[in-house]
Amino acid sequence: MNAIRRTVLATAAAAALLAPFAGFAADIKPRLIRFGYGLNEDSNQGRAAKFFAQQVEKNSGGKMKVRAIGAAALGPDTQMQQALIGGAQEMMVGSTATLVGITKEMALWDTPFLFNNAKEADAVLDGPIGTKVMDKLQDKGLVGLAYWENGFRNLTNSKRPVQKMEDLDGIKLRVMQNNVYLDSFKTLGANAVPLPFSELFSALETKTVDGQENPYNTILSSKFYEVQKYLSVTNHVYSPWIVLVSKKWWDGLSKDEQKVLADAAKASRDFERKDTREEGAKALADLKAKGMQINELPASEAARMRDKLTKVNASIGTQVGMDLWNETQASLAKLRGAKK
Ligand code: TK8
Repeated sequence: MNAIRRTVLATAAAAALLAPFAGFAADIKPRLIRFGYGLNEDSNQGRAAKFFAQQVEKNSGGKMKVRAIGAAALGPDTQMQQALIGGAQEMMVGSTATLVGITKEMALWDTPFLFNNAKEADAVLDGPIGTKVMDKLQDKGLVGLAYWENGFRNLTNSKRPVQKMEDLDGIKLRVMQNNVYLDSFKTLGANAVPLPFSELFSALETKTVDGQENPYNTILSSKFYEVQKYLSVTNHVYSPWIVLVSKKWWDGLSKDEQKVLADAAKASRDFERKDTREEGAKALADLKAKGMQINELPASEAARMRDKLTKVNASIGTQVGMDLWNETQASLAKLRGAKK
């Protein structure tokens, strides 16, 4: 077989493989997708972003290419959200908490102690309530594809072990740029300061702030243990990440292209949750080995904090709408009542 004939055959075979992608004209360049995120490449977020990129490339037969760009190189969450809305960037993954200024219903996920465990979080986020909240983004120029796990958040600081609520007095605590977090930690007595995640390490290092709260995985991957001595196990809230697409850009894709992205977002969600949970299960021992001093709150103190924190619930209900709030509570009651 001569070279030309081989090329023709190979091209025909490739075309046959790509036949389901009616929207992919053979002569167009691959679609380049900038996918930004805030954590390091070597983190649960970074590993899942890489997995997402591989899925998209594979399932589009190389017609769509994802450049995963981590460490907030494209800017902090809020800046990327605006770039997506304006169409200057295609995709990102970030906190739902920083989206509250755009879509108020996202504050539902900031409710302290909303979920008791990851199973409840998965059921609500992947079910009709999670979808309903996610779909609210569309009016604001964003398309949500999947919730990934950031995880249950725990408190670290450089001043002292937090054993009781009063230990938070005067602690300058970085929180996400979100009113529920700000109110929650002010209610507990901390001096809460909103800061983008990208500025957090240096703020801790220079003691501009004394503490922060994030899941074990992030405390590990962002090396917060280098600048934080104390970790108090509080699990005060379960925090999701959300995979977002610029609606402006999304609307110009073919149905097949949209499906490639939606499928890859879901596959990477499953990959990410598994990876996060595996890493999270041993992270506490790792952090201890790195020199952090870890304390559990006595049950009575945990209950006191919980009680204080749930006082912010009324304002969250008002913010997200009482129908959504009640529907969520009913769904959780049903999950909790369900036979194991
Ligand atoms: C990463 C952030 C991070 C979040 C935070 O960009 O800001 O503390 O937990 O994961 O979204």
